[in-house]
Amino acid sequence: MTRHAKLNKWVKEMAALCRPDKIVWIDGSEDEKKRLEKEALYTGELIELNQEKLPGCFYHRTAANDVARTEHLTYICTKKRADAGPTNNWMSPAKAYKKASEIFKGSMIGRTMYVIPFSMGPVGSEFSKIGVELTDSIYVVLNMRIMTRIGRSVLEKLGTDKDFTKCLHSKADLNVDRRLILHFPEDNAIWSVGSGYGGNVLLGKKCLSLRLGSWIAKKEGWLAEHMLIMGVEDPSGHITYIAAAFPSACGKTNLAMLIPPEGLKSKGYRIWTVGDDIAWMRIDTDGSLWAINPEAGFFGVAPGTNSRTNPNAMATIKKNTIFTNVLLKPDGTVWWEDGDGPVPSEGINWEGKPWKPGMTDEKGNKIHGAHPNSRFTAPLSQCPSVSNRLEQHHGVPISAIVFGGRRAKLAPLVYESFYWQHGVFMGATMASERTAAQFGKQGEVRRDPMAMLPFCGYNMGKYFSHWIKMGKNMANPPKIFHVNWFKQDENGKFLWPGFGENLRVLEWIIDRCRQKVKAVESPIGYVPDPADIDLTGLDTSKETMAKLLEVDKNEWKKEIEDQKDFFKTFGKDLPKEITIEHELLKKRIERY
Ligand code: GTP
Ligand code: SPV
Ligand code: MN
Repeated sequence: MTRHAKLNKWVKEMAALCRPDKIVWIDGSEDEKKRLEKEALYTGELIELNQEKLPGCFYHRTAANDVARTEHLTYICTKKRADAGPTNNWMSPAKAYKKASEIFKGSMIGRTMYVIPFSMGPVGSEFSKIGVELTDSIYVVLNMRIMTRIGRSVLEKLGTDKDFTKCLHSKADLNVDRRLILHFPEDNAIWSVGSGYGGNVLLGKKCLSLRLGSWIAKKEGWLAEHMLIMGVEDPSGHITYIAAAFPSACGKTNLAMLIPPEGLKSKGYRIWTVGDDIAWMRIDTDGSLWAINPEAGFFGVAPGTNSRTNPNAMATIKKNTIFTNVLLKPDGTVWWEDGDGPVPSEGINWEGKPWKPGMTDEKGNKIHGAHPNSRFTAPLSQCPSVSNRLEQHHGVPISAIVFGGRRAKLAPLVYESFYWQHGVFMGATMASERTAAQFGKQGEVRRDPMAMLPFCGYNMGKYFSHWIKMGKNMANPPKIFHVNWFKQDENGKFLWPGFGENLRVLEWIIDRCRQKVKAVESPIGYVPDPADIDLTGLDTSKETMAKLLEVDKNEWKKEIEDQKDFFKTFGKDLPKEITIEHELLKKRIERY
Protein backbone atom coordinates (compact mmCIF):
# COMPACT_ATOMS: atom_id res chain seq x y z
CA MET A 1 0.00 0.00 0.00
CA THR A 2 2.91 2.38 0.60
CA ARG A 3 6.58 2.76 -0.30
CA HIS A 4 7.29 4.17 3.15
CA ALA A 5 9.66 1.49 4.43
CA LYS A 6 9.51 2.52 8.09
CA LEU A 7 5.73 2.53 8.06
CA ASN A 8 5.55 -0.89 6.43
CA LYS A 9 8.04 -2.29 8.90
CA TRP A 10 6.16 -0.90 11.89
CA VAL A 11 2.79 -2.24 10.66
CA LYS A 12 4.38 -5.65 10.21
CA GLU A 13 5.86 -5.61 13.71
CA MET A 14 2.63 -4.56 15.35
CA ALA A 15 0.71 -7.19 13.40
CA ALA A 16 3.17 -9.80 14.62
CA LEU A 17 2.33 -8.70 18.17
CA CYS A 18 -1.48 -8.42 17.84
CA ARG A 19 -1.89 -11.23 15.24
CA PRO A 20 -4.93 -9.98 13.30
CA ASP A 21 -6.45 -12.30 10.69
CA LYS A 22 -6.28 -9.52 8.13
CA ILE A 23 -4.75 -6.07 7.59
CA VAL A 24 -6.79 -3.43 5.76
CA TRP A 25 -5.29 -0.09 4.67
CA ILE A 26 -7.85 2.71 4.91
CA ASP A 27 -8.08 4.89 1.77
CA GLY A 28 -10.81 7.26 2.99
CA SER A 29 -13.15 6.66 0.01
CA GLU A 30 -16.95 6.68 0.06
CA ASP A 31 -17.03 3.06 -1.11
CA GLU A 32 -14.86 2.00 1.75
CA LYS A 33 -17.10 3.87 4.20
CA LYS A 34 -20.15 1.98 2.92
CA ARG A 35 -18.32 -1.34 3.19
CA LEU A 36 -17.24 -0.65 6.76
CA GLU A 37 -20.71 0.45 7.82
CA LYS A 38 -22.17 -2.75 6.40
CA GLU A 39 -19.58 -4.83 8.18
CA ALA A 40 -20.16 -3.01 11.50
CA LEU A 41 -23.93 -3.55 11.21
CA TYR A 42 -23.24 -7.24 10.69
CA THR A 43 -20.92 -7.53 13.72
CA GLY A 44 -23.21 -5.37 15.87
CA GLU A 45 -20.63 -2.62 16.40
CA LEU A 46 -23.15 -0.22 14.88
CA ILE A 47 -26.94 -0.13 14.77
CA GLU A 48 -28.56 1.57 11.81
CA LEU A 49 -30.80 4.49 12.75
CA ASN A 50 -33.96 5.54 10.93
CA GLN A 51 -32.48 6.54 7.55
CA GLU A 52 -35.47 8.69 6.59
CA LYS A 53 -35.29 10.82 9.71
CA LEU A 54 -31.55 10.55 10.30
CA PRO A 55 -29.84 9.85 6.97
CA GLY A 56 -26.34 8.41 7.24
CA CYS A 57 -26.62 8.13 11.03
CA PHE A 58 -25.60 5.20 13.21
CA TYR A 59 -25.81 4.19 16.83
CA HIS A 60 -23.05 2.71 19.00
CA ARG A 61 -22.91 1.50 22.57
CA THR A 62 -19.67 1.14 24.52
CA ALA A 63 -19.20 -1.34 27.35
CA ALA A 64 -20.85 -0.14 30.57
CA ASN A 65 -17.47 0.30 32.30
CA ASP A 66 -16.04 2.24 29.37
CA VAL A 67 -18.00 5.47 29.02
CA ALA A 68 -15.46 8.23 29.77
CA ARG A 69 -11.75 8.96 29.73
CA THR A 70 -9.92 6.99 32.41
CA GLU A 71 -7.34 9.45 33.71
CA HIS A 72 -6.06 7.00 36.34
CA LEU A 73 -5.07 4.58 33.55
CA THR A 74 -3.46 7.27 31.38
CA TYR A 75 0.34 7.57 31.52
CA ILE A 76 3.17 9.70 30.22
CA CYS A 77 6.07 7.34 29.62
CA THR A 78 9.35 9.25 29.60
CA LYS A 79 12.80 8.04 30.54
CA LYS A 80 12.92 10.50 33.43
CA ARG A 81 9.98 10.68 35.82
CA ALA A 82 10.50 14.42 36.32
CA ASP A 83 9.68 15.04 32.64
CA ALA A 84 6.10 13.87 33.24
CA GLY A 85 5.82 16.18 36.26
CA PRO A 86 3.68 15.94 39.39
CA THR A 87 0.28 16.11 37.68
CA ASN A 88 0.70 13.10 35.35
CA ASN A 89 0.82 9.36 35.97
CA TRP A 90 4.26 8.12 34.96
CA MET A 91 5.67 4.79 33.87
CA SER A 92 9.10 4.07 32.37
CA PRO A 93 8.91 3.30 28.63
CA ALA A 94 10.47 -0.13 29.19
CA LYS A 95 7.88 -1.13 31.76
CA ALA A 96 5.01 0.40 29.81
CA TYR A 97 5.88 -1.39 26.55
CA LYS A 98 6.28 -4.65 28.45
CA LYS A 99 3.02 -4.37 30.38
CA ALA A 100 0.99 -3.32 27.34
CA SER A 101 2.62 -5.89 25.04
CA GLU A 102 1.26 -8.62 27.26
CA ILE A 103 -2.26 -7.29 26.68
CA PHE A 104 -1.78 -6.54 22.97
CA LYS A 105 -0.31 -10.00 22.39
CA GLY A 106 -2.76 -11.93 20.19
CA SER A 107 -5.50 -9.37 20.95
CA MET A 108 -6.54 -9.18 17.29
CA ILE A 109 -6.85 -12.91 16.61
CA GLY A 110 -10.07 -13.37 14.64
CA ARG A 111 -10.17 -9.61 13.94
CA THR A 112 -9.05 -7.20 11.24
CA MET A 113 -6.35 -4.61 11.82
CA TYR A 114 -7.19 -1.33 10.11
CA VAL A 115 -4.35 1.02 9.17
CA ILE A 116 -5.57 4.63 9.27
CA PRO A 117 -3.22 7.33 7.95
CA PHE A 118 -4.54 10.64 9.35
CA SER A 119 -3.63 14.30 9.34
CA MET A 120 -4.29 16.66 12.25
CA GLY A 121 -4.80 19.97 10.45
CA PRO A 122 -5.38 20.43 6.71
CA VAL A 123 -3.48 17.87 4.63
CA GLY A 124 -0.23 19.47 3.56
CA SER A 125 -0.31 22.50 5.86
CA GLU A 126 3.08 23.14 7.40
CA PHE A 127 1.32 23.29 10.78
CA SER A 128 -0.28 19.85 10.43
CA LYS A 129 0.98 16.61 11.97
CA ILE A 130 0.53 13.16 10.51
CA GLY A 131 -0.25 10.01 12.46
CA VAL A 132 -1.07 6.42 11.59
CA GLU A 133 -3.49 4.57 13.85
CA LEU A 134 -3.71 0.78 13.87
CA THR A 135 -6.98 -0.41 15.36
CA ASP A 136 -9.27 -3.44 15.54
CA SER A 137 -12.38 -1.26 15.83
CA ILE A 138 -14.52 -0.18 12.88
CA TYR A 139 -16.15 2.33 15.22
CA VAL A 140 -12.72 3.95 15.60
CA VAL A 141 -12.17 4.02 11.83
CA LEU A 142 -15.55 5.63 11.17
CA ASN A 143 -15.07 8.17 13.96
CA MET A 144 -11.54 9.05 12.82
CA ARG A 145 -13.01 9.55 9.35
CA ILE A 146 -15.19 12.33 10.76
CA MET A 147 -12.79 13.79 13.33
CA THR A 148 -9.65 13.94 11.16
CA ARG A 149 -8.56 13.89 7.51
CA ILE A 150 -7.74 10.31 6.60
CA GLY A 151 -6.66 8.02 3.79
CA ARG A 152 -4.81 8.17 0.52
CA SER A 153 -4.02 11.90 0.43
CA VAL A 154 -2.34 11.62 3.82
CA LEU A 155 -0.29 8.62 2.75
CA GLU A 156 0.85 10.59 -0.28
CA LYS A 157 2.01 13.42 1.99
CA LEU A 158 4.00 10.92 4.05
CA GLY A 159 5.94 10.04 0.93
CA THR A 160 8.65 7.48 1.46
CA ASP A 161 10.28 8.72 4.63
CA LYS A 162 8.36 11.52 6.42
CA ASP A 163 7.90 11.26 10.18
CA PHE A 164 4.56 10.20 11.68
CA THR A 165 3.11 9.41 15.11
CA LYS A 166 2.80 5.67 15.65
CA CYS A 167 -0.61 5.02 17.22
CA LEU A 168 -1.58 1.50 18.24
CA HIS A 169 -5.05 0.65 19.56
CA SER A 170 -6.82 -2.58 20.41
CA LYS A 171 -10.08 -3.07 22.25
CA ALA A 172 -8.55 -6.34 23.50
CA ASP A 173 -11.14 -7.69 25.97
CA LEU A 174 -12.37 -4.27 27.19
CA ASN A 175 -11.38 -5.27 30.70
CA VAL A 176 -10.81 -2.20 32.87
CA ASP A 177 -8.05 -4.06 34.73
CA ARG A 178 -6.25 -4.54 31.44
CA ARG A 179 -6.75 -1.00 30.12
CA LEU A 180 -3.83 1.39 29.52
CA ILE A 181 -3.52 4.67 27.64
CA LEU A 182 0.21 5.18 27.16
CA HIS A 183 2.10 8.11 25.65
CA PHE A 184 5.73 7.87 24.56
CA PRO A 185 6.68 11.42 23.58
CA GLU A 186 10.36 10.47 23.14
CA ASP A 187 9.34 7.83 20.56
CA ASN A 188 6.48 9.80 18.98
CA ALA A 189 4.19 6.87 19.85
CA ILE A 190 0.85 6.17 21.55
CA TRP A 191 -0.42 2.79 22.75
CA SER A 192 -4.01 2.40 23.89
CA VAL A 193 -5.49 -0.93 24.91
CA GLY A 194 -8.63 -2.26 26.58
CA SER A 195 -11.00 0.62 25.80
CA GLY A 196 -13.49 1.60 23.10
CA TYR A 197 -14.36 5.07 24.45
CA GLY A 198 -13.69 8.20 22.32
CA GLY A 199 -11.00 10.10 24.18
CA ASN A 200 -9.15 6.86 24.93
CA VAL A 201 -9.18 5.50 21.38
CA LEU A 202 -9.49 8.30 18.80
CA LEU A 203 -5.77 8.74 19.14
CA GLY A 204 -5.53 11.87 16.99
CA LYS A 205 -7.58 13.79 19.52
CA LYS A 206 -6.44 14.10 23.13
CA CYS A 207 -3.46 11.72 22.82
CA LEU A 208 -1.77 13.21 19.75
CA SER A 209 -3.16 16.74 19.48
CA LEU A 210 -2.80 17.56 23.17
CA ARG A 211 -0.51 15.19 25.11
CA LEU A 212 2.13 14.62 22.43
CA GLY A 213 1.13 17.92 20.83
CA SER A 214 1.96 19.95 23.93
CA TRP A 215 5.32 18.17 24.22
CA ILE A 216 6.18 18.99 20.59
CA ALA A 217 4.79 22.53 20.96
CA LYS A 218 7.13 23.22 23.87
CA LYS A 219 10.07 22.02 21.83
CA GLU A 220 9.07 23.95 18.69
CA GLY A 221 7.81 27.11 20.40
CA TRP A 222 4.05 27.02 19.94
CA LEU A 223 0.95 26.10 21.98
CA ALA A 224 -1.29 23.00 21.82
CA GLU A 225 -4.38 23.78 23.91
CA HIS A 226 -7.77 22.40 25.02
CA MET A 227 -9.55 25.36 23.46
CA LEU A 228 -12.45 26.22 21.19
CA ILE A 229 -11.83 28.77 18.44
CA MET A 230 -14.59 31.14 17.33
CA GLY A 231 -14.98 34.31 15.29
CA VAL A 232 -17.29 37.06 16.51
CA GLU A 233 -18.40 39.18 13.57
CA ASP A 234 -19.50 42.60 14.76
CA PRO A 235 -22.08 44.83 13.07
CA SER A 236 -19.37 46.49 10.95
CA GLY A 237 -18.35 43.10 9.55
CA HIS A 238 -15.07 42.91 11.45
CA ILE A 239 -14.37 39.44 12.87
CA THR A 240 -12.55 39.09 16.20
CA TYR A 241 -11.24 35.60 16.92
CA ILE A 242 -11.32 34.17 20.41
CA ALA A 243 -9.76 30.97 21.79
CA ALA A 244 -11.29 29.65 25.01
CA ALA A 245 -10.20 26.90 27.40
CA PHE A 246 -12.89 25.32 29.59
CA PRO A 247 -12.49 21.89 31.18
CA SER A 248 -14.33 18.91 29.68
CA ALA A 249 -18.11 19.29 29.56
CA CYS A 250 -17.96 22.96 30.63
CA GLY A 251 -19.35 24.61 27.52
CA LYS A 252 -16.76 24.81 24.70
CA THR A 253 -19.01 23.21 22.07
CA ASN A 254 -21.91 25.39 23.13
CA LEU A 255 -19.95 28.65 23.03
CA ALA A 256 -18.24 27.83 19.73
CA MET A 257 -21.64 27.48 18.02
CA LEU A 258 -23.43 30.32 19.77
CA ILE A 259 -26.42 32.01 18.13
CA PRO A 260 -27.08 35.64 19.17
CA PRO A 261 -29.97 35.89 21.64
CA GLU A 262 -33.20 37.66 20.75
CA GLY A 263 -32.30 40.80 22.73
CA LEU A 264 -29.03 41.34 20.85
CA LYS A 265 -30.30 40.32 17.37
CA SER A 266 -30.79 43.88 16.19
CA LYS A 267 -27.09 44.56 16.77
CA GLY A 268 -26.24 42.17 13.95
CA TYR A 269 -23.57 39.99 15.55
CA ARG A 270 -22.71 36.70 13.89
CA ILE A 271 -20.62 33.81 15.19
CA TRP A 272 -18.27 31.68 13.10
CA THR A 273 -17.18 28.28 14.43
CA VAL A 274 -13.57 27.28 13.82
CA GLY A 275 -13.25 24.54 16.45
CA ASP A 276 -14.83 23.28 19.66
CA ASP A 277 -12.08 21.37 21.49
CA ILE A 278 -8.48 21.84 20.38
CA ALA A 279 -6.37 24.79 19.22
CA TRP A 280 -2.82 24.77 17.87
CA MET A 281 -1.43 28.29 18.06
CA ARG A 282 1.77 29.84 16.68
CA ILE A 283 3.37 33.23 16.61
CA ASP A 284 3.46 34.59 13.08
CA THR A 285 5.76 37.18 11.52
CA ASP A 286 3.23 39.88 12.47
CA GLY A 287 3.92 39.15 16.16
CA SER A 288 0.36 37.89 16.71
CA LEU A 289 -0.89 34.48 17.75
CA TRP A 290 -2.54 32.45 14.94
CA ALA A 291 -4.63 29.34 15.56
CA ILE A 292 -5.76 26.30 13.64
CA ASN A 293 -8.20 23.62 14.70
CA PRO A 294 -6.39 20.34 14.01
CA GLU A 295 -9.70 18.44 13.95
CA ALA A 296 -12.37 18.12 11.26
CA GLY A 297 -15.35 17.13 13.39
CA PHE A 298 -17.16 17.42 16.71
CA PHE A 299 -17.18 14.76 19.41
CA GLY A 300 -19.76 16.60 21.49
CA VAL A 301 -21.67 15.96 24.71
CA ALA A 302 -25.28 15.01 23.85
CA PRO A 303 -27.24 15.59 27.12
CA GLY A 304 -28.30 19.20 27.46
CA THR A 305 -28.00 19.79 23.71
CA ASN A 306 -31.34 21.00 22.33
CA SER A 307 -32.85 23.57 19.97
CA ARG A 308 -32.92 26.19 22.69
CA THR A 309 -29.41 25.72 24.11
CA ASN A 310 -27.60 24.91 20.85
CA PRO A 311 -29.63 25.08 17.61
CA ASN A 312 -26.46 24.92 15.47
CA ALA A 313 -25.47 21.62 17.05
CA MET A 314 -28.96 20.24 16.47
CA ALA A 315 -28.71 21.21 12.78
CA THR A 316 -25.22 19.70 12.54
CA ILE A 317 -26.25 16.26 13.80
CA LYS A 318 -29.24 15.72 11.50
CA LYS A 319 -27.20 13.51 9.14
CA ASN A 320 -23.93 11.55 8.85
CA THR A 321 -23.60 11.40 12.62
CA ILE A 322 -22.55 8.60 14.97
CA PHE A 323 -24.41 8.64 18.29
CA THR A 324 -22.71 6.91 21.23
CA ASN A 325 -24.49 5.80 24.45
CA VAL A 326 -27.67 7.85 23.93
CA LEU A 327 -31.25 6.48 24.26
CA LEU A 328 -32.47 4.48 21.25
CA LYS A 329 -36.17 5.08 20.52
CA PRO A 330 -38.50 2.46 19.02
CA ASP A 331 -38.73 4.45 15.76
CA GLY A 332 -34.96 4.25 15.23
CA THR A 333 -34.25 7.81 16.31
CA VAL A 334 -32.39 8.96 19.41
CA TRP A 335 -32.97 11.00 22.56
CA TRP A 336 -31.07 12.21 25.60
CA GLU A 337 -31.87 13.96 28.85
CA ASP A 338 -32.65 17.64 28.29
CA GLY A 339 -32.81 17.05 24.54
CA ASP A 340 -35.50 18.07 22.05
CA GLY A 341 -39.08 16.87 22.11
CA PRO A 342 -41.11 15.21 24.83
CA VAL A 343 -39.50 12.56 27.04
CA PRO A 344 -40.12 9.32 25.12
CA SER A 345 -42.43 6.85 26.83
CA GLU A 346 -39.96 4.01 26.21
CA GLY A 347 -36.68 3.07 24.59
CA ILE A 348 -33.47 1.09 24.97
CA ASN A 349 -31.03 2.95 27.17
CA TRP A 350 -27.25 3.37 26.89
CA GLU A 351 -26.73 0.08 28.71
CA GLY A 352 -28.86 -1.75 26.16
CA LYS A 353 -31.70 -2.25 28.64
CA PRO A 354 -35.41 -1.44 28.21
CA TRP A 355 -36.04 2.01 29.67
CA LYS A 356 -39.04 4.08 30.75
CA PRO A 357 -39.06 7.59 32.27
CA GLY A 358 -38.90 7.64 36.07
CA MET A 359 -37.10 4.32 36.44
CA THR A 360 -34.81 4.03 39.47
CA ASP A 361 -32.20 1.49 40.55
CA GLU A 362 -32.13 -0.50 43.84
CA LYS A 363 -30.64 2.54 45.63
CA GLY A 364 -33.40 4.79 44.34
CA ASN A 365 -31.11 6.64 41.90
CA LYS A 366 -32.55 7.76 38.59
CA ILE A 367 -31.69 5.48 35.67
CA HIS A 368 -30.60 7.59 32.71
CA GLY A 369 -31.84 6.98 29.19
CA ALA A 370 -28.61 8.42 27.78
CA HIS A 371 -25.31 8.29 29.67
CA PRO A 372 -24.41 11.77 31.00
CA ASN A 373 -21.25 11.58 28.85
CA SER A 374 -23.03 10.23 25.76
CA ARG A 375 -21.74 11.90 22.61
CA PHE A 376 -22.33 12.68 18.94
CA THR A 377 -19.63 12.57 16.25
CA ALA A 378 -20.38 14.88 13.33
CA PRO A 379 -18.44 16.67 10.57
CA LEU A 380 -17.58 20.32 11.23
CA SER A 381 -18.58 21.10 7.66
CA GLN A 382 -22.22 20.36 8.55
CA CYS A 383 -22.37 23.12 11.14
CA PRO A 384 -24.40 26.10 9.88
CA SER A 385 -21.96 28.51 11.54
CA VAL A 386 -18.78 26.84 10.24
CA SER A 387 -16.04 29.33 9.46
CA ASN A 388 -14.78 29.54 5.89
CA ARG A 389 -11.23 29.67 7.22
CA LEU A 390 -11.24 26.05 8.31
CA GLU A 391 -9.11 24.81 5.43
CA GLN A 392 -6.82 27.84 5.54
CA HIS A 393 -3.40 26.54 6.39
CA HIS A 394 -2.66 29.66 8.35
CA GLY A 395 -5.71 29.61 10.61
CA VAL A 396 -7.05 32.75 12.29
CA PRO A 397 -5.46 35.55 14.37
CA ILE A 398 -6.41 35.36 18.06
CA SER A 399 -7.30 38.61 19.85
CA ALA A 400 -8.51 37.15 23.15
CA ILE A 401 -7.79 34.05 25.19
CA VAL A 402 -10.56 33.12 27.60
CA PHE A 403 -10.19 30.75 30.54
CA GLY A 404 -13.23 29.45 32.36
CA GLY A 405 -14.46 26.84 34.76
CA ARG A 406 -17.55 25.51 36.43
CA ARG A 407 -17.61 27.18 39.81
CA ALA A 408 -20.70 27.62 41.96
CA LYS A 409 -18.90 30.30 43.97
CA LEU A 410 -15.97 32.69 43.81
CA ALA A 411 -15.16 33.39 40.17
CA PRO A 412 -17.09 36.35 38.76
CA LEU A 413 -18.93 36.22 35.43
CA VAL A 414 -15.98 37.83 33.66
CA TYR A 415 -12.69 39.57 34.44
CA GLU A 416 -9.60 40.55 32.50
CA SER A 417 -5.97 40.11 33.40
CA PHE A 418 -3.77 43.16 33.94
CA TYR A 419 -1.12 41.85 31.51
CA TRP A 420 0.05 38.55 29.91
CA GLN A 421 1.96 37.17 32.91
CA HIS A 422 -1.02 37.84 35.17
CA GLY A 423 -3.24 36.12 32.58
CA VAL A 424 -1.00 33.06 32.64
CA PHE A 425 -1.38 33.03 36.43
CA MET A 426 -5.18 33.20 35.99
CA GLY A 427 -5.00 30.16 33.71
CA ALA A 428 -2.67 28.33 36.08
CA THR A 429 -5.10 28.80 38.97
CA MET A 430 -8.17 27.62 37.08
CA ALA A 431 -10.40 25.22 38.97
CA SER A 432 -13.62 23.46 38.08
CA GLU A 433 -16.16 20.98 39.36
CA ARG A 434 -15.66 17.47 37.99
CA THR A 435 -18.11 16.43 35.25
CA ALA A 436 -19.18 13.16 33.64
CA ALA A 437 -16.48 13.48 30.94
CA GLN A 438 -14.02 11.86 33.28
CA PHE A 439 -14.23 8.89 35.59
CA GLY A 440 -14.38 9.93 39.28
CA LYS A 441 -16.44 11.80 41.85
CA GLN A 442 -18.74 14.31 40.15
CA GLY A 443 -19.02 17.88 41.38
CA GLU A 444 -15.77 17.94 43.34
CA VAL A 445 -13.72 21.13 42.70
CA ARG A 446 -10.26 20.37 41.38
CA ARG A 447 -7.45 22.51 40.02
CA ASP A 448 -7.35 22.28 36.25
CA PRO A 449 -4.78 24.74 34.87
CA MET A 450 -5.70 26.00 31.40
CA ALA A 451 -8.20 23.05 31.27
CA MET A 452 -5.08 20.99 30.50
CA LEU A 453 -4.63 18.99 33.71
CA PRO A 454 -5.56 15.69 31.98
CA PHE A 455 -3.88 16.65 28.70
CA CYS A 456 -0.51 18.29 29.34
CA GLY A 457 2.07 15.78 28.11
CA TYR A 458 4.95 17.03 30.22
CA ASN A 459 5.87 18.72 33.49
CA MET A 460 3.16 21.31 34.09
CA GLY A 461 5.58 23.64 35.91
CA LYS A 462 7.58 23.81 32.68
CA TYR A 463 4.33 24.28 30.79
CA PHE A 464 3.63 27.46 32.82
CA SER A 465 7.15 28.72 31.93
CA HIS A 466 6.46 28.00 28.28
CA TRP A 467 3.28 30.09 28.43
CA ILE A 468 5.17 32.99 30.03
CA LYS A 469 7.88 32.77 27.38
CA MET A 470 5.31 32.75 24.56
CA GLY A 471 3.98 36.08 25.83
CA LYS A 472 7.47 37.59 25.76
CA ASN A 473 7.92 36.45 22.16
CA MET A 474 4.81 38.23 20.90
CA ALA A 475 4.71 41.87 19.84
CA ASN A 476 0.96 41.62 19.82
CA PRO A 477 -0.20 39.12 22.44
CA PRO A 478 -3.92 38.40 22.88
CA LYS A 479 -5.61 39.81 25.99
CA ILE A 480 -6.46 37.19 28.59
CA PHE A 481 -9.87 36.87 30.31
CA HIS A 482 -11.60 34.55 32.77
CA VAL A 483 -15.31 33.69 32.65
CA ASN A 484 -17.70 31.65 34.80
CA TRP A 485 -21.16 30.85 33.44
CA PHE A 486 -21.89 28.58 36.41
CA LYS A 487 -22.10 30.82 39.50
CA GLN A 488 -25.06 29.82 41.70
CA ASP A 489 -27.33 31.45 44.26
CA GLU A 490 -27.96 30.05 47.79
CA ASN A 491 -30.50 27.62 46.32
CA GLY A 492 -28.13 26.19 43.76
CA LYS A 493 -29.75 28.02 40.85
CA PHE A 494 -27.49 29.40 38.08
CA LEU A 495 -27.31 33.19 38.36
CA TRP A 496 -26.46 33.67 34.69
CA PRO A 497 -28.74 32.37 31.88
CA GLY A 498 -25.74 31.15 29.84
CA PHE A 499 -25.70 29.63 26.35
CA GLY A 500 -26.60 32.23 23.65
CA GLU A 501 -26.74 34.95 26.30
CA ASN A 502 -22.98 34.51 26.77
CA LEU A 503 -22.61 36.75 23.71
CA ARG A 504 -23.30 39.67 26.09
CA VAL A 505 -20.04 38.85 27.85
CA LEU A 506 -18.18 38.24 24.58
CA GLU A 507 -19.30 41.68 23.44
CA TRP A 508 -17.56 43.22 26.45
CA ILE A 509 -14.47 41.10 25.77
CA ILE A 510 -14.14 42.15 22.15
CA ASP A 511 -14.86 45.78 23.04
CA ARG A 512 -11.99 45.54 25.55
CA CYS A 513 -9.73 44.09 22.86
CA ARG A 514 -10.55 47.00 20.59
CA GLN A 515 -10.29 49.56 23.38
CA LYS A 516 -13.92 50.57 23.01
CA VAL A 517 -14.94 50.22 26.65
CA LYS A 518 -13.47 51.11 30.05
CA ALA A 519 -13.26 48.68 32.97
CA VAL A 520 -13.13 48.78 36.76
CA GLU A 521 -9.92 47.76 38.49
CA SER A 522 -10.43 45.06 41.14
CA PRO A 523 -7.85 43.05 43.11
CA ILE A 524 -8.24 40.07 40.77
CA GLY A 525 -8.23 41.97 37.47
CA TYR A 526 -10.39 44.35 35.45
CA VAL A 527 -14.12 43.75 35.84
CA PRO A 528 -16.92 45.35 33.80
CA ASP A 529 -18.94 48.29 34.96
CA PRO A 530 -22.34 46.48 35.10
CA ALA A 531 -23.73 49.19 32.82
CA ASP A 532 -21.38 48.00 30.09
CA ILE A 533 -22.92 44.54 29.84
CA ASP A 534 -25.90 44.85 27.48
CA LEU A 535 -28.87 43.14 29.17
CA THR A 536 -31.53 44.12 26.60
CA GLY A 537 -34.31 41.53 26.66
CA LEU A 538 -33.03 39.78 29.81
CA ASP A 539 -34.71 39.95 33.20
CA THR A 540 -31.43 39.65 35.11
CA SER A 541 -31.74 42.18 37.96
CA LYS A 542 -29.18 44.71 39.16
CA GLU A 543 -28.73 42.68 42.35
CA THR A 544 -28.03 39.52 40.39
CA MET A 545 -25.50 41.35 38.21
CA ALA A 546 -23.82 42.64 41.37
CA LYS A 547 -23.58 39.06 42.70
CA LEU A 548 -22.25 37.84 39.36
CA LEU A 549 -19.49 40.44 39.33
CA GLU A 550 -18.74 40.41 43.05
CA VAL A 551 -15.22 39.87 44.40
CA ASP A 552 -15.70 38.43 47.90
CA LYS A 553 -12.65 39.15 50.05
CA ASN A 554 -13.08 36.20 52.43
CA GLU A 555 -13.74 33.67 49.65
CA TRP A 556 -10.65 34.90 47.81
CA LYS A 557 -8.51 34.63 50.95
CA LYS A 558 -9.43 30.93 51.12
CA GLU A 559 -8.79 30.56 47.41
CA ILE A 560 -5.30 32.04 47.71
CA GLU A 561 -4.40 29.50 50.41
CA ASP A 562 -5.70 26.67 48.26
CA GLN A 563 -3.69 27.92 45.28
CA LYS A 564 -0.60 27.91 47.47
CA ASP A 565 -1.09 24.23 48.34
CA PHE A 566 -1.51 23.36 44.68
CA PHE A 567 1.60 25.29 43.62
CA LYS A 568 3.68 23.52 46.29
CA THR A 569 3.32 20.26 44.36
CA PHE A 570 5.48 21.69 41.56
CA GLY A 571 8.49 22.38 43.80
CA LYS A 572 11.36 24.08 41.99
CA ASP A 573 9.65 23.66 38.61
CA LEU A 574 7.15 26.39 39.44
CA PRO A 575 8.28 29.52 37.56
CA LYS A 576 9.09 32.49 39.77
CA GLU A 577 6.69 34.62 37.73
CA ILE A 578 3.78 32.52 39.04
CA THR A 579 4.96 32.94 42.64
CA ILE A 580 5.26 36.69 42.08
CA GLU A 581 1.72 36.92 40.70
CA HIS A 582 0.44 34.85 43.62
CA GLU A 583 2.05 37.23 46.10
CA LEU A 584 0.78 40.29 44.26
CA LEU A 585 -2.76 38.91 44.32
CA LYS A 586 -2.48 38.20 48.03
CA LYS A 587 -1.38 41.78 48.72
CA ARG A 588 -4.15 43.25 46.60
CA ILE A 589 -6.80 41.12 48.34
CA GLU A 590 -5.48 42.05 51.79
CA ARG A 591 -5.71 45.73 50.92
CA TYR A 592 -9.22 45.37 49.44
P1 GTP B 1 -15.75 18.44 26.02
O1 GTP B 1 -16.25 18.01 24.70
O2 GTP B 1 -15.91 17.38 27.08
O3 GTP B 1 -14.36 18.99 26.02
O4 GTP B 1 -16.74 19.56 26.58
P2 GTP B 1 -17.23 21.01 26.14
O5 GTP B 1 -16.44 22.02 26.90
O6 GTP B 1 -17.30 21.15 24.68
O7 GTP B 1 -18.68 21.04 26.79
P3 GTP B 1 -20.13 21.31 26.17
O8 GTP B 1 -20.20 22.58 25.37
O9 GTP B 1 -20.56 20.09 25.48
O10 GTP B 1 -21.00 21.53 27.49
C1 GTP B 1 -21.34 20.52 28.32
C2 GTP B 1 -22.38 20.85 29.36
O11 GTP B 1 -22.33 22.21 29.79
C3 GTP B 1 -23.79 20.61 28.87
O12 GTP B 1 -24.50 19.94 29.87
C4 GTP B 1 -24.33 21.99 28.65
O13 GTP B 1 -25.71 22.02 28.78
C5 GTP B 1 -23.62 22.80 29.73
N1 GTP B 1 -23.45 24.23 29.35
C6 GTP B 1 -22.83 24.70 28.26
N2 GTP B 1 -22.86 26.07 28.22
C7 GTP B 1 -23.51 26.44 29.34
C8 GTP B 1 -23.86 27.73 29.88
O14 GTP B 1 -23.55 28.78 29.33
N3 GTP B 1 -24.53 27.72 31.07
C9 GTP B 1 -24.88 26.57 31.70
N4 GTP B 1 -25.54 26.67 32.85
N5 GTP B 1 -24.58 25.35 31.22
C10 GTP B 1 -23.90 25.29 30.06
C1 SPV C 1 -13.17 15.74 26.75
O1 SPV C 1 -13.39 14.86 27.61
O2 SPV C 1 -12.57 16.81 27.01
C2 SPV C 1 -13.63 15.53 25.36
C3 SPV C 1 -14.13 14.22 25.01
O3 SPV C 1 -13.55 16.43 24.54
S1 SPV C 1 -12.86 13.08 24.79
O4 SPV C 1 -12.54 13.00 23.37
O5 SPV C 1 -13.39 11.81 25.26
O6 SPV C 1 -11.69 13.45 25.53
MN1 MN D 1 -12.44 18.16 25.37
